[in-house]
Amino acid sequence: MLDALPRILLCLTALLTLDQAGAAALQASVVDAEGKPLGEAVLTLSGGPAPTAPPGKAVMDQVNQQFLPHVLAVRSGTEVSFPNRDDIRHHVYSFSPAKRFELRLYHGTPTAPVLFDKPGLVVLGCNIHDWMVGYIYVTDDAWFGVADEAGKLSLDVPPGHYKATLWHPRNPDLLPVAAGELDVPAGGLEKRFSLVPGSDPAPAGTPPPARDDGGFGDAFRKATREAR
Ligand SMILES: [Cu+2]
Repeated sequence: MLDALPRILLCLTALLTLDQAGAAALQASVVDAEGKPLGEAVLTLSGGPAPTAPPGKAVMDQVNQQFLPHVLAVRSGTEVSFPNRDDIRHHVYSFSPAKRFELRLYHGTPTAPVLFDKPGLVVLGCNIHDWMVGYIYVTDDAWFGVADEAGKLSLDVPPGHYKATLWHPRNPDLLPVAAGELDVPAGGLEKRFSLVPGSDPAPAGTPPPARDDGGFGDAFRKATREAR
């Protein structure tokens, strides 16, 4: 008991320190026009303190002749591997300007991952199985996440002022839309975003966020059509 007490105190101190560090989470839910949960929506936040960790690695599986996950969001500079877990071969490709590449007919995991170094949307296809479509959303924004089936995601953002962007596979022309600005206080924030796929939630005459046309321009739209 005498031995356990300092350890308990140590744990308590660690918890308090974490709390003081102010890792306030944003609990977001994304809904459609009817208020129904919108899974697979990508929420990104820019502004505020940027993360110091370098971009990590990510995985885009192929399972039962589908890309898994269907929507993957990564930071620019992330290496993505494409393991094929089916016992048939796939031939993965993208014509998207943000990343053109091709993994010729393969089983298992290709030895080299693919580097996604430019922001933009990458539409994945398989040369053999036309119905296989997947999306890799590459962003320069510091914070991002993909909503689960319940339309929920949480981001461990520090307190600060942020600009939000939303993307969904059913967005017109597959373009991201501005989703307003928000203040995340030290105590965290719960926020509901609504996105209306198939229509433009931005006021008429408002151009979509251009980001120097970072992979979301005409060439991108053309590539998307070709990729379908
Ligand atoms: Cu395939």
